[in-house]
This record gives sequence, C-alpha cells and structure tokens, in this order.
Amino acid sequence: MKNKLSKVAKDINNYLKIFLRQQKNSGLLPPMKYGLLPGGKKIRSKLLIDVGKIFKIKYQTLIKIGAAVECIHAYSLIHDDLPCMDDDTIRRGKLTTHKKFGEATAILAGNSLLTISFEILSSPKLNISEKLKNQIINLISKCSGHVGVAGGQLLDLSYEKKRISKIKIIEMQRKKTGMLFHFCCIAPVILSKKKRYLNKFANIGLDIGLLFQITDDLIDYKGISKIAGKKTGKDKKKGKATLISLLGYKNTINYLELLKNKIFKQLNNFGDKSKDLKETLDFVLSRSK
Ligand code: GRG
Repeated sequence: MKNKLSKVAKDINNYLKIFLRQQKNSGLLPPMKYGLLPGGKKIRSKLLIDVGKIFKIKYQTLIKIGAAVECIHAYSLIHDDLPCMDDDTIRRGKLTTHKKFGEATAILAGNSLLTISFEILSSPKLNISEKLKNQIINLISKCSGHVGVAGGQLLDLSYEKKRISKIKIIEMQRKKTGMLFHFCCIAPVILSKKKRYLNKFANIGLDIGLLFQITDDLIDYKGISKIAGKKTGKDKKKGKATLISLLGYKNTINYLELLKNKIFKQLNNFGDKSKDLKETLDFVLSRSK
C-alpha cells in the first residue's frame, strides 16, 4: 500500500512542479512551493485514484484533479498554522510557512494556492468536457468555502475550551476535514456520469473524512509526533473539542471501529474493485496505532 501511495504522491508532485514551472516568477512562488510540495502524504489524491478505479476513470485525469485538491489542502494547512488560528511552528517536519517566510507572505501564498487550484481545474490540460469541468469546479468551491472547510474551521476555533455535543463535534469535523474527502469520493462518480452512485459516495466521503480526522486526533493524543510531522499533545492544551475529549480514548476507538465497519460494508458491493480503497483506509487507521 505504501508503494502505491508513494507513486501517487510522486505523480502529483511532478504534475505540480511542471505546472508551477510554467508560471511567471513571483515573490510568492517560493513560499507556495514550500507549503505545497515536500512532505505531504497526498492521501486525498490517493482516495481520488482509488474511487476512480471503481469507476474506471483515467489515472492522468485524476492526477490533475488531485493536484488541485492538494493546492487547496496546502492552503488550508498554511492558514491553519497561523498565530490567529492554531499557531504552529512545525508542519510536515519543518518550519511552518509563516515561520519561514513571515505571516503576510504566508497568507498571500495560501490565497494564491487556492486560486491556482482553480487555474489547474479550468486549464485546457484537464481534458474533460466543459460541462463536467464546471460540475467539478462548482463542487470543490462549495466543499472548500463557508459551508465546507472554512466554515468547519470557524466552528473548530469557536468550540475551543467549551463542552460541545457529539453531534456538533461530528458536524464540525465533517466540514473541516470531511468535505475535501467528500469531494475526492464524488469527483470520480461525476466523471463516470453514473448519477445513481452520487449519494452513496457522497456519504462514504464524509465518513472517510471523519475517520481520518479521528485518527489525526488520536495521533495528537498519543503523542506520535514523528507520524504527525508536528508537535503533538496540542489539542488538550488548547481545549479542542474532539471525540476523545468528549467520549474518552476507549469509546473513541470503539466509535472508529464502528465507522470503519460501516464504510467497508458500503464498499462490499464493489468486490475486488474496492480493494485499493480498503487498503488505503487500513493504512489511515494503522497510523494511529
Ligand atoms: C478554505 C481551504 C480553506 C481554508 C481556510 C484554515 C482553514 C480555513 C481550514 C483548516 C482545515 C484543517 C487544517 C483541517 C485539518 C485537516 C487535517 C487532518 C490535516 C492533516 O492532513 P494530512 O495528514 O496532512 O493529510 P499532509 O501533511 O499529509 O498533507
């Protein structure tokens, strides 16, 4: 599984490097590359490829869409690390972008990564029909914005040091983290034009996002900073609302197991075609063990 993930990461990074090389130079290009390229697992792109395998979507098309997703993801990490948000010094095992380049530059580099993701998706290099392209761009816009990642981040910040219900924590995590996973699970279905599967993969995507966020919280809780690539134990100090802080460690592990079983059950109908996706999910779960 690790080899398959490394291949996707390599192909995504190569595509991004070539795309960025073709840009005019600017003072923002170095911090953009710094926040985007080295270190990230590119797990969202791997999910796109795995779901794409179920729906027989061309690998190269998905690499381009994955590259756009990774730009938005990198943008969210750069902004998440800022002093006004989670105030982090280390990300992906190196200094955060604002520590390296200064806050103003990091904000602008983040913004430019957001816009470049739309440049990638609207480029003629993404060789799909204009109609499908429009649907993809419309969906990723919704997933990233105020009812998606950005809205989830606002909830996350506003929940600090408060007792928040399970339903509200799950809603926040589904938005903050789940919506990009949701996009990655629906985009291949949109490209396949098999509309009858849209709802199913929309829900699977949100569940996978939640599963991913819980494992991320467990990594922080257990202090596995080598895996996290950043300082751990921060959630407790900051009074973050997580399922672990509400339910405790054991109940969270039980919840995670139920969530995994729910997702796998949904995928059973797809037989061998869903093998890679299941492998990726097992890998995600193994990181927090
Ligand atoms: C509108 C996109 C956008 C952002 C502005 C700052 C912000 C609002 C949102 C932050 C959302 C956020 C940081 C969610 C956490 C998701 C998460 C678990 C990140 C870690 O993902 P990995 O492990 O990271 O895939 P790598 O380094 O491997 O890429």
